[in-house]
Amino acid sequence: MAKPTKRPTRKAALTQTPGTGGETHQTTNSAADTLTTNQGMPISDNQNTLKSGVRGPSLLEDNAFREKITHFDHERIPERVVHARGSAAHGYFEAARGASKFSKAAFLQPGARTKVFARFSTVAGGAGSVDTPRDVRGFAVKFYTEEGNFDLVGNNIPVFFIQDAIKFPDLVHAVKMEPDRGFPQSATAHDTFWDFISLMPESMNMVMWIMSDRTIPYSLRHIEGFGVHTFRLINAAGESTFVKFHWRPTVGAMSTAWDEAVKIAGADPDHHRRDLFETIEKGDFPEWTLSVQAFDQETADSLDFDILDPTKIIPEELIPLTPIGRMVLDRNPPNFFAETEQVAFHPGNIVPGIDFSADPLLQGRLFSYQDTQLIRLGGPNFHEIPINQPVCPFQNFQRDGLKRHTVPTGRVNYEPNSLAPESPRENPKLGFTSFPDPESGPKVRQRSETFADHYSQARQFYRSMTPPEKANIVGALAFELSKVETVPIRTRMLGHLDLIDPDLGKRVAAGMAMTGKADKITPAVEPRDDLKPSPALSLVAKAPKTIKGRTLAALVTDSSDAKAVAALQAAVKKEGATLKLIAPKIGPMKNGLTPDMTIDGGPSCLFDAVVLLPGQAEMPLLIGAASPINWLRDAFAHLKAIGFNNASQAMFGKGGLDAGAPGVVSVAKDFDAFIKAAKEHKIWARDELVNPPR
Ligand code: HDE
Repeated sequence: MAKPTKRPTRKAALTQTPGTGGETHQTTNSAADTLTTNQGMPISDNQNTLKSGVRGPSLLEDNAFREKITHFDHERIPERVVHARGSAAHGYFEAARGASKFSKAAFLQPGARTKVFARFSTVAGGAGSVDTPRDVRGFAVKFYTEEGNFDLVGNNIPVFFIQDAIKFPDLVHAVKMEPDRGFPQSATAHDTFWDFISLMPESMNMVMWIMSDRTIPYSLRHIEGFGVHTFRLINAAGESTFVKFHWRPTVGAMSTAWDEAVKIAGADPDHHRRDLFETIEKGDFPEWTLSVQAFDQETADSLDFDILDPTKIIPEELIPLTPIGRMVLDRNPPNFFAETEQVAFHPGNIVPGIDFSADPLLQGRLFSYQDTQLIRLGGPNFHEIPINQPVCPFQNFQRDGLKRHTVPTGRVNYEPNSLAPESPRENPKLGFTSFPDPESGPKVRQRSETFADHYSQARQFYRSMTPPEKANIVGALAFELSKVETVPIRTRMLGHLDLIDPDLGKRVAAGMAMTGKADKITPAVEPRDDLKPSPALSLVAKAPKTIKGRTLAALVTDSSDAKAVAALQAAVKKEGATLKLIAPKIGPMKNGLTPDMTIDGGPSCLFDAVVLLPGQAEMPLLIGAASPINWLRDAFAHLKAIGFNNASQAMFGKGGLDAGAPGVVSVAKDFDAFIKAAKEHKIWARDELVNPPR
C-alpha cells in the first residue's frame, strides 16, 4: 500500500502582498517551496491568466492555466453505479484461535494480523447524497493478505432482493431515481421500486429486512455485516465447510427513528461519514467480530431451504456463530479520492482456503465487479492504484493497457518460455485450486424448485420482532406505500403482506385506510406456519445497555451552573461517551463554558440523549423561541432519554410534553438516573405516547 505523501516543511518565509487588483499573492524566494505545473515548470503568478493587455482577452499560449483547468475538468471519475456514497477506514484483522480448523488461508492462522480497508456505503443514492436515507448499507472489506487480496463484499442485511444476477439491472433501475423525472434520489418510497418488488415474490424476505430499523442505522459503527451468500472454507487437509459470514459490532447494533433519520439528513447530510472520521480521530476505534455459521453437506441437505438461495438466512438458533477473528478500524484515509473512491472491491478476489458456492447471484457478481471497474477506473490497470495493490509480490505476463505504471523489463512476456528461466511459473502446490464441486447438470435457464418458498422466512422475521420493531415495520410500509401513486401497486403489495402475516397485512392496510383492498396473491409454495421466531433477528432484544462511543448533548445558557455541567461531563466521560454543549449562541459564555454548537446548528436529532441545564435567567428566551422547544420536542418524539434541571421544567409545558413520561428524569440531585435511562438508547415505553397505534 502506498504511504501517504508527506506535506514538505516550508523552507523559506512566506510573503503575502496584494496585487494590482487587490488580489492576494503569497510568494516565496525558495526554489524548494515553489509552485510548479505537472511538468515541473515554476509558476510566477497563480492568480491571473495571461492576457493581451490588462483588460484584454486571455491568451491560448498560457499553458500553466490550460494544464490546471484541464486537470480540474477531469477531476471526477464515473461514480459507482450502485453504492456510490461511501465512507472508509483502514485497520487490521486478527484471526481468532480455531479459525484454522476451517481454512488454510494464511490470514486465518493462529496469531495472524492482516491489514484491511473497509468501505461502508448506501446503495441507491449518488456520491453526493445524504448519509441517512432508508437504505441497505454496503459493508465491504479488503484483506491485504500475504497470499493476495481477499475481498468480503457484503451488506448490513443477510439476504438479498433477487435470486438470480440477471435481475440485478432491473432491480437497480427500479430503485434509483425514475428515469423520466430524475427523482426521488436515494429513496425506495416511489412507484417504480414497489412496482418491481410487488412482481418479485422472491424479494419478500428482503422487504421485511429493509422496512425494519436496520436500514436507518444509528451510525456506520453500529451496523452488522453479512457475506450473504454461502461460501466454502477449505482447510489444510482439503476438507470443505460451508459458511455464512457475519460481522458483529462490539458496541452493538443500533438504529434511529425514521423521523430522526429524516431530520439528520437536513441537519448534517454527512452525519455517518463525520461520525466514523471523528471517532477514529479521537482514538475510539470501531471494532467488529467476524464469525461464521459453519456446516457440512449433510446439514445443508437437511435444511428446509436451499443454501444457494440468497433470499434465505440460516437461523442462528439452528447453526450458531463461531468467531474467526476481529477487525479494528484505526486510521482514516489520508485522501478520500485516492482511497475511498478508487478502491475496487470484487467478490472474486479470494485466496487459497476460501471458495465460492454456486449461488446464482454470487456467480453473476463474479463477472460484474471486474467489468464495472474497467469503466469506472479507466482501463485494466486499476490493480496498480496503491489502495488496490496486494501487499504480497505479484508478477505475471499481463502487459500494457491504459495507465500502466509498472515498467516490465526483458524480452519475454509469455509463458512457457525458455528465454527467461527466472520468470514466474505456475505452482501446483501453493497455487489456488477450486474445490471439486460435484454438482453439474444439463444446460438450463431455470429456477430451482428449492428456491420457491418466498414467504416463510419473511413471516419468521416479522414474528421475531419485539412489539415496537413490528410497529416500525408497519409504519415504514404504510409510509412507503402511501408514497406510491399507482393504487394497483399498493393493493398488490398488500396481498403479499397478507401472505407474509395476516396481522402485518391488516395493520398496513389500516395504516393507509385501505382495509379489505388487498389483491389475492397465489404463492408458488404455501408459507409455512411452523418456523419458530428467531430472537437473534431482533436488534432491540439484543441491544447492549451502554452509552460507550455515543454522543450526548446538554442545553446550556449564560447562567447555567458550570459545576453541574462539569459533573455531567465527568459522568459521561466515565462511561466512554462524549458530551457536546449546545447554547443559543456560539461565543464563550458568561459562566466560562464554551459551547460546541448552537441550538439551530446542533438539533437534538444529532445526539443520543439530551440534558436540559439552562439557567433560570434565560428561561424567558428559551420558551419564547421555537427552536429550543422543537429541540426538546424532537428528543421526546425520538424516544431519547431526557434529563432536566428545575429551571427547565417550563420547557415541557410550553412544548405540550409530559415531564413525567418514561425516560424523562430530573437531574436536580445527580445524573445517575439519566445515565441509566440513556443506556436504554431508545425509551420504547414512551412509544405509545408519541406514535399512534401502528
Ligand atoms: Fe454489488 N455491485 N452487486 N452486491 N456491491 C457493486 O461494484 C452487483 C450484491 C456490494 O464499497 C458494483 O465497484 C451485482 C450483493 C457492495 O466499493 C457492481 C449483483 C451484495 C458494493 C455490483 C450485486 C453486494 C457493491 C458497483 C447481483 C451483498 C460496494 C460498483 C448479482 C453481498 C463496494 C462496484 C464498494 C458494488 C454488482 C449484488 C454488495 C456494479 C451484479 C448481494 C458492498 O459491480
